[in-house]
Amino acid sequence: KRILIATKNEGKVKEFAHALSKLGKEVASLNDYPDFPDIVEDGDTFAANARIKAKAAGDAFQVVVLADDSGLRVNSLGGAPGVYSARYAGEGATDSGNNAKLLAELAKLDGADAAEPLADGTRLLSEAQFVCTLALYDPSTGEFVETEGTVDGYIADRPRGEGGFGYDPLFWLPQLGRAMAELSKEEKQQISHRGHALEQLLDKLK
Ligand code: ITT
Repeated sequence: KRILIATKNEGKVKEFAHALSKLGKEVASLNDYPDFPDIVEDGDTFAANARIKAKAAGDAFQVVVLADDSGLRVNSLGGAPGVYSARYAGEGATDSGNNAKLLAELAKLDGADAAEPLADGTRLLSEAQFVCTLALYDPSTGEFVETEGTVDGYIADRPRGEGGFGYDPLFWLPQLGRAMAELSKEEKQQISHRGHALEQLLDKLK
């Protein structure tokens, strides 16, 4: 009934809680275990980091654990911040610090915008992609089930919306004509990297 998610990110916890509640599941996170030591995420891929987090928590608690490693790839920044998305503005960075850093990095480039401006003058600075890798780990067998989901969009030059977390206010979805932070939880689940990765994971477990 309860599944442990190896994360301290409350934005992720809320999205998993929303999605899994439909299956009658509740979620717990590492925020429920404040004494649990920080996990060192030193992998160079999303998948490696997801496995590191799932294994660390699964081995410690001896329960099946789900981990999410995710981030933003910005085309005109050569794929940055990538696996460094959570700490783009430095160790202990906040979401608003990371968003400011992203706009500052894009402002240094002098290439053309990635698309025509929106009606209100908002510029679309670069193509970008959110990526989410999920790893489900069972310590009794040592086995992992992994999936990856992505969503394509643009980085806008100004924030929109109050929902979601992280880079959502700057992530423009041309197919919806809204920023990710303007979506409801349900809409974000339908379209997002995390929603897609979770759907695939649930399919694999069937
Ligand atoms: P845990 O390792 O404890 O799970 P974290 O925030 O450090 O939390 P990651 O290393 O996976 O997790 O970094 C993910 C970062 O990528 C996150 O902090 C956001 O900045 C960004 N990100 C991931 N998914 C996102 C989403 O759905 N919307 C906006 N930003 C997202």
